[in-house]
Amino acid sequence: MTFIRTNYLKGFSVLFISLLAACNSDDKNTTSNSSNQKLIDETILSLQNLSLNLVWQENQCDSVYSKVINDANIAEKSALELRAKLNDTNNLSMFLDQQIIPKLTQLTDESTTLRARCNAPDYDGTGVSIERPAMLREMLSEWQGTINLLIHQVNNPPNMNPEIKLASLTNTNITEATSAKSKFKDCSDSFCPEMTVIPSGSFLMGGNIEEQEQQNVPAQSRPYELPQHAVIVEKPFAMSTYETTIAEFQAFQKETGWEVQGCRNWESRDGVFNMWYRDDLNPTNAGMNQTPQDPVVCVRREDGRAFAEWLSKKTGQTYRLPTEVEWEYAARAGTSTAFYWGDDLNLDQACKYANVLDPTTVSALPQTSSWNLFNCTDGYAYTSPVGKFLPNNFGLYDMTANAREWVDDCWHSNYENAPVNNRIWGEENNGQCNFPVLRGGAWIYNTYNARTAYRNAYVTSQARSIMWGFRLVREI
Ligand SMILES: [Ca+2]
Repeated sequence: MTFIRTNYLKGFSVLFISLLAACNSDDKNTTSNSSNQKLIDETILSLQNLSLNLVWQENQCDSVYSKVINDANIAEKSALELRAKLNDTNNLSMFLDQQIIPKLTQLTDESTTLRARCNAPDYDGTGVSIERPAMLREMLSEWQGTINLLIHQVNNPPNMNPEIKLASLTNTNITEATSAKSKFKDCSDSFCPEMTVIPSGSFLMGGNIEEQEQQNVPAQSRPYELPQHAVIVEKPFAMSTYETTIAEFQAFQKETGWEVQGCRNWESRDGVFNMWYRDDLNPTNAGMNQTPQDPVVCVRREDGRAFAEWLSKKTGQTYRLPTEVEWEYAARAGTSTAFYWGDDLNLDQACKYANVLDPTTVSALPQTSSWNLFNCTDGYAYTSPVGKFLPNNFGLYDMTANAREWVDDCWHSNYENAPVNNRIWGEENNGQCNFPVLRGGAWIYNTYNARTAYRNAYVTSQARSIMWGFRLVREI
């Protein structure tokens, strides 16, 4: 009996100690979970506070950006504190490392640059300047949309390490010896873009005064295209025959869980027809009549880069956004005229080659009636499905108009000391890497902006609009 009792007691003690230990460990988990939850809540609160202050106020550039910088720093501190409590393999850690923390650093960088610009003696907030208040206002709205999406995701982050399945490879052998203008696909899946081989060669990049005069290019944007300079493309490369479509982008989003929300739309507010940011638009629903074969718009440069990285993983090849040199060389396809179909002095040939600003668009958006229109009808009010018009001499479609296209380079406001080969132009020569560069006109753009030489940038990495998409380069 004593034996039984002793053992019973021993057993009970072991059980009791185990229970106690379990309780303690539960306590610890609960404490650590609740302290993590507290840090998550603090991070959310600081992001919410930042979001509230991402609002433009006329003539208050300095104080608006000062507040944003301050609030972004507070939010980043909260995020770093939370990150320090988590281990490296945790999905939330990866979300903090790859999304929240770099985004906050980037917002601070961009705001610091813009704050300095609006206080600079040569600040130009007029006309078509890329720094004009309407652009700064939309920059803040776009960032607000980005921060709001992060707030929404903190409690349930997307899978940061999704499985990327290899595509159905065609194993087409493309080498530097492959004939120029050859078409190929690296995979037979519907998301795999058709590529066109672009030969090596040389060309004159940029515009010239004569063309600018002829086409009535506004004085402010003329220096962007000057000086015209010779460039050598030493090696062939391949470029997407068409702009990246909605269907292709959706395949990428489906497999990776990549989200992008909010987009600038052309609409009138307070009687002003402008690009205004809207929360409800995204690449799947850009708020206009589009088919899955239309170019994807409402995407940022970083969305184009992420799509290229995904396609590279799927195919084992190197896909990326084009450099500016590659883009213009491919768009010119041996021409030196204003458009790749000629100088089009009567502006009546464009509709054979491109979906431009024409009377069809004016009938849907009468606010554009006073703009510089082409004197022909292409039949599309908004974007058109890709490949509906004649290609250029290299066999590429929609290189101008339809969607404008992101390129990979940092923004330089003229071509002084520009690269003389097809390398990417980085932050050297005062390159602004946060400000993404667009090439090619859009379905809703003045005639002079559909010229091959036309280029500009937007003052935020988060820029996205119903005019802007992308196509890719595949290295050979
Ligand atoms: Ca049109």
